[in-house]
Amino acid sequence: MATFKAPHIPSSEITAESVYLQRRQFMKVAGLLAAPVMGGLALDTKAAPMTGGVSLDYQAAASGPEGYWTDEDATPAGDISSYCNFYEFGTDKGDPAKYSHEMSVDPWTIEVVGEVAKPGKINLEDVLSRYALEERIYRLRCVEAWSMVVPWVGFSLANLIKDFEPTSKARYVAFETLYRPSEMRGTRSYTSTIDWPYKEGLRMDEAMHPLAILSVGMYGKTLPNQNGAPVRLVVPWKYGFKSIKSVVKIRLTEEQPPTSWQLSNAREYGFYSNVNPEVNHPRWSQKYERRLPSSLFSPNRIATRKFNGYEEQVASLYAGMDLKKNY
Ligand SMILES: Nc1nc2c(c(=O)[nH]1)N[C@H]1C(S)=C(S)[C@@H](COP(=O)(O)O)O[C@H]1N2
Ligand SMILES: [Mo]
Repeated sequence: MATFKAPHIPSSEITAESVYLQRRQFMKVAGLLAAPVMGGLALDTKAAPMTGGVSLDYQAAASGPEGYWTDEDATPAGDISSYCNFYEFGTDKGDPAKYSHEMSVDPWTIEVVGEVAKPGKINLEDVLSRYALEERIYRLRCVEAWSMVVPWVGFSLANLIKDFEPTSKARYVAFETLYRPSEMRGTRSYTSTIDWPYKEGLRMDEAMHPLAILSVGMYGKTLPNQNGAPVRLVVPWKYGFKSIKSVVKIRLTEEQPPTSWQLSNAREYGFYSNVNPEVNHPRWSQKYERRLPSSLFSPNRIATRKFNGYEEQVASLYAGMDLKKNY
């Protein structure tokens, strides 16, 4: 299945500010940040620069199978971290960059429950020491018809799920974002139509697919809060809203779980939400997308590809399914 290609330059090597730390050194930094506040000397992660982050040690994408990376131009880090959808902080594209520093991401725990033999919690430090990090350079296609190419750093979601030992009843995987109104001004808005916490879901075989990752970084560094720090899902063949940010809970279920966008508008947003230029959104076409960076004078409009260009890797998951009905 895997076709290997010649190595290319890892994105981190083309970032000027990139400094490599060994995993051990990174753990030391992470451990330090996790230490309790002593003698008034607060090591506050909120004070960290938004796109600064800590360097991660990871394997470059080029060593993985095709689909794990693309040689299309990566969207600059500054665009990825300033043009965001993270409704917990507001609905304007600039709101997450402005307000997500109000979210404290340390300490951080993911709870895995439901149809698993070993339900439990894992904290971020353990996640980082347990799962080898890899770079994945993926296209991300928002349902609003803009797109980016993001050099993520993360690990296979399947590896984490397997460690909690799914039971034979596990058919779906549900995810939840942190819900902490005091730190998330968008959740305090009376006009919000989202039923918090933000919820997403995948079918079990989608969740176990090697392209589905939990991301802890981009451009070689830990994620900026606005991109879903400290850990978020990335499912590159689906519309961006499936890639739920700042995950605190994973529940394996027998029944298809409700998702935030389906709950808010089921006619417009389906459970599957696979990128599909042949199925228009009720209010706009999905045939084209604006690849960021894009401007009025150079809109950078390109054709949208089925399954966002990952058809070869994922089409078999949907064999025999009517993708117009199961949108
Ligand atoms: N918790 C949460 N996750 C979320 C969202 C959100 O509002 N809240 N927005 C989604 C949408 S619509 C998109 S397009 C992607 C955007 O990810 P990015 O801002 O890192 O590019 O995040 C998705 N994950
Ligand atoms: Mo989106």
